[in-house]
Amino acid sequence: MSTKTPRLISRRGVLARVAATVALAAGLAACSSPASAPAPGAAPAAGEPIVMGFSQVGAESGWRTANTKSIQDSAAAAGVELKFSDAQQKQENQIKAIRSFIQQKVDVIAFSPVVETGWDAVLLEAKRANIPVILTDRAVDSEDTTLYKTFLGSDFVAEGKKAGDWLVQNAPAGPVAVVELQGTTGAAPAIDRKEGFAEAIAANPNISVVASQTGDFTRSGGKQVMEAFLKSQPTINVVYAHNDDMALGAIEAIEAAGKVPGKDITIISVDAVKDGMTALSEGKINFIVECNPLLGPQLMDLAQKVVAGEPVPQRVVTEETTFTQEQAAEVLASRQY
Ligand code: GYE
Repeated sequence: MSTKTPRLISRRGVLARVAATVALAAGLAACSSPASAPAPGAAPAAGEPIVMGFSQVGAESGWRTANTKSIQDSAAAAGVELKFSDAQQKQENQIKAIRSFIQQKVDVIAFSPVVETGWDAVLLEAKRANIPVILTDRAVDSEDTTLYKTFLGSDFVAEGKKAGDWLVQNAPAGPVAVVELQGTTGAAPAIDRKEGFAEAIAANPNISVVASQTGDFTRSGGKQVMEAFLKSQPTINVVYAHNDDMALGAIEAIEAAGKVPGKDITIISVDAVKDGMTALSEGKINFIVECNPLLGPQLMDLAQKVVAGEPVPQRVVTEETTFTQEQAAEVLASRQY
């Protein structure tokens, strides 16, 4: 029923389900009132292209660049007219962009919410304007699941768990001190990757996270936080970075401190973008959990269905894998991003 991430389902599963059912009942009741009844079929006239307003998080990482390209290329291929807006990692910019899409009466709004909370008001405005909303990449934390049609993206808790499981399986005997470079504070992938990892490493009481701070998913953020960790932490055995860009920044800091990344300090990250995979194949990173940014084709497909009034699943989860150093060396040449 809920389209939220498994994290939210597991934490407040029953409550969320009850709330969703109540919201659904309220929604059905509202349908009988002409004032709030959205006229179905705001679809464009035959022959007219679908107009999609898309609010992107920003351009903070290699993952984001690949995601933007995938969306722009797929829109062109599907004949969807794309109104693209870059929020520069600011929620207020995304809210402004969504309001402007509503004013422009686009056929469908898609967006990747920079943080999880604080969306209900603007999503209600879209709903009242009868413009369907698709969440892509990141989830929102809202009890009202009628505010959007579907959520297309990864299972970030599972990603964090894969990272932690690898460490549990590959940790040396004795105490293991981990420093964590978190993604953007309040963002679904930062919250969920932290949670999944913590859950997995609980299996080995020798492994502990000794410091954890945000590097905002950027290379410079990862470098800066790692420099501080190297000064404040007497022993660091492992870096767990919520994305490749921060791991790459951490590598620069580790090398500048005269240590060997991948040997003196084990590095685990998430994304598997080209620069990350290159560092993995060179032995500077030890393990990467894949997060697929190529969401464009599925997004256009969902948008066409939603605009046509066809049913879509409430949650579409992206399929992903993991890479060791040997596997990275094998697939590097054929990596698209
Ligand atoms: O992992 C990170 C990016 O939301 C899955 O955002 C995305 C994350 C991705 O900045 O590199």
